[in-house]
Amino acid sequence: DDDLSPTATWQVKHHELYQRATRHPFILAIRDGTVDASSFKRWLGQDYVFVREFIPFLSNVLLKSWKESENNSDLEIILGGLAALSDELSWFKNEASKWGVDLCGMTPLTANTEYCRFLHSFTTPDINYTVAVTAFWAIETVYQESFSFCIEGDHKTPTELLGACQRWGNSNFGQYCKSLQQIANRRLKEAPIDVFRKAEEVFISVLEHEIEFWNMSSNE
Ligand code: HMH
Repeated sequence: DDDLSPTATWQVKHHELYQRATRHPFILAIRDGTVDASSFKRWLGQDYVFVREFIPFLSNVLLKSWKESENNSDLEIILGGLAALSDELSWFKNEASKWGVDLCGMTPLTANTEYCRFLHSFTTPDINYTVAVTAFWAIETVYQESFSFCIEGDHKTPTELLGACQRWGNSNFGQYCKSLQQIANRRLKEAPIDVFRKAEEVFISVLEHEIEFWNMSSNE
């Protein structure tokens, strides 16, 4: 089968948007070492809020998988992602204390609130597993592709930011994203056209929300 998978087709079809999400000026500034501490700290605090909201989203993807998936391994793959969020929250708390960011008083900025509202829209029963798991894949993949770029090739990423970049940029996480992509593709190939179209819309929306999230980090 030489055909591109559905998700790979979208990555090509929406290439410009995809690049804006995965090669954002904030990420480029990390990679060339010109990012300012205040931007990174803003991202850190806001992403902690996001990851907390991501827990109920992912719990719901897990629930949909348990109810709707015909493949037993999906549940375990998604459970692995959910379990990893526990360590991730500890990482945020530790990182925040290093940078002097107060997570307790953290209030989400507009782009974050809107992204979280989008996440919560997936928890209703009318959103099916195929659409939800496609969103999960896209959300993780933007971070993987963005942060792996900061640690590959001829980068000048500041030492104190390497931990963050490795968290999402490491090759194990890259493999994890590939396994999510396989789940999404398997489901999309069998999906009715309305589900397929909804999943593509969701892919585009994730990219748009990710761009706004990066914008929020890099702007005053
Ligand atoms: C905004 N997108 C955002 N934050 C994250 N932590 C991820 C994706 C990856 O989990």
